Amino acid sequence: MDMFCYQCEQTAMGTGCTLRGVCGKDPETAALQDLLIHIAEGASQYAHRTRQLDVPHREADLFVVEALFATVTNVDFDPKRVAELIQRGAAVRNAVKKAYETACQQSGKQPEPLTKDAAIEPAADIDEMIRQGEQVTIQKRIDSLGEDAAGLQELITYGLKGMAAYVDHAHILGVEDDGVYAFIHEAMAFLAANPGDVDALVAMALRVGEVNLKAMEMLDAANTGTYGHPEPTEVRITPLAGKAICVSGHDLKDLKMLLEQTEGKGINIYTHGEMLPCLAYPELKKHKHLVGNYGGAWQNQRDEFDAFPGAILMTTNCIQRPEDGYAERIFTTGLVAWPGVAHIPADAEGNKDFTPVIEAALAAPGFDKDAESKTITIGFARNTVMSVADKVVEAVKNRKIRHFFLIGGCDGAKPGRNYYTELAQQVPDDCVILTLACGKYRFNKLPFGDIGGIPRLLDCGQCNDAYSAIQIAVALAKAFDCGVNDLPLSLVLSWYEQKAVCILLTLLHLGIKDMRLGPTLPAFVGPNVLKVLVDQFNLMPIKTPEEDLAAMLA
Ligand code: SF4
Ligand code: SF3
Repeated sequence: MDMFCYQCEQTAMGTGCTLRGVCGKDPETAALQDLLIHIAEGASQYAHRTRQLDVPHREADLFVVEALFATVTNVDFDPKRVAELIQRGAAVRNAVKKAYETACQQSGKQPEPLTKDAAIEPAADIDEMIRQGEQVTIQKRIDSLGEDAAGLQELITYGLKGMAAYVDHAHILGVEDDGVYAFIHEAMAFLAANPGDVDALVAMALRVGEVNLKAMEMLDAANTGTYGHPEPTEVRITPLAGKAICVSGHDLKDLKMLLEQTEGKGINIYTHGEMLPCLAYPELKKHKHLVGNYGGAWQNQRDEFDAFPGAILMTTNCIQRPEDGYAERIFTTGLVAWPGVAHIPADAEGNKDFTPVIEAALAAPGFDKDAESKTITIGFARNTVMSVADKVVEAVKNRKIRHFFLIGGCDGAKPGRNYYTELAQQVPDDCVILTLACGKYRFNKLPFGDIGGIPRLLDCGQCNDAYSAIQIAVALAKAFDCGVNDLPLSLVLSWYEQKAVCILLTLLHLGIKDMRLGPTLPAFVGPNVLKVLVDQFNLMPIKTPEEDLAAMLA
């Protein structure tokens, strides 16, 4: 059977995965994910309509967010779990349909017909469900609308998927916003109508960016409100002797629960990939057995986990097919899943029992000795950077700092991503680099020194902390009494999955111009859409570090 997916940067041949995902997603799971999104659009159509009658539907809110997040690249590879979400989604959709009809009756309104058949009843049999999914693939939209309009629909969908990740993480920590749920349903209902007007699609994509800023703000409030503001922290990046658990993904609460459950058990906890910034939060780092970071970015996990002599916990994206060597020692939780990998569920209150992870760590050999100590400094989120804003502004005015570079975004396996290492290395000594997300592993262990006590490399955190970087830029603009576009600041972004898409849409919504994007441009951006992005925002593909640096410093 065929599939079609072009939602991430590593898509096959730069055009689309058609036989099997480069990420490891099989065609069956791809078809189920397409069906899941279709069912979510149906649920959103009703949820959007009931909301207009002042009848919100909480189950629909939570289901649509989970459905979107579950289909983000490298999250849920398990067809059984996707099929379960589809069944739950159909039940939610039917319930919200009923709620809508009742609300119409009560307000004397005629129910509006849906703009697209949203009534697919998923088959009980998974093979039949896969065939249903094949009827609603992206390829069908491309065939009917052309690559520009279909690509814009996907741009909106991917932006919503990324936003859903933020909304889900914030919801886990008890922070929600009704307006954000309302917008997600509105945008999904808009997509369900199969719109083809490029201007309307571009406008909706920018609204995704606008609402995503709110979603990022919610997550920032959830993380800092629960665990305190990240503070500059020197963290160990080499292992210590002893039993060990490595936590990857992005979820802070999972790490907190694991830290509490491993207290006094003689197990050292390490962050991996995008969990590195957790080491800077006061309420997380106070646990002395959170000893440091292990390894680098997500795409190195198969080698790094294989060599890790303990248990591994994957909290959200990005998981890869586990190697046999650690398949028994890796666990998933939250929305992340791999067929056959043990999953730690949450109870109704969101609590999780990590006993199986702890037992696997105790059964594994652990590190036999302390490695040579090496450290890096992290924790330059908005609060810290803003607390030294005066110093930074003064350094710019005294010409000690010439320029800022934001080199941030996702990492990936492609060799073209060395660009980001080379760029960071070539940034002149009188310039400061802000970074965030997993792309920083390309250069975050290199020595950059400081400018009058201000570190030349400021790590703002996860991809989920893009809000922090935006706030820093806005604060600098305010201090200099100018717009963000007038700052001596250049943005060089690396993308891989859909959270990078929603961040890009937010930056476009804020009117940020002259951004550079790589390592390749998204396959779903058709030629006419690219023209809009170039004409309106001067968005550029990366070239060579030398050429780009010269242009940015000109
Ligand atoms: Fe291919 Fe990326 Fe889709 Fe995976 S998520 S199937 S790698 S485009
Ligand atoms: Fe990285 Fe997945 Fe995007 Fe969170 S861990 S930035 S790719």
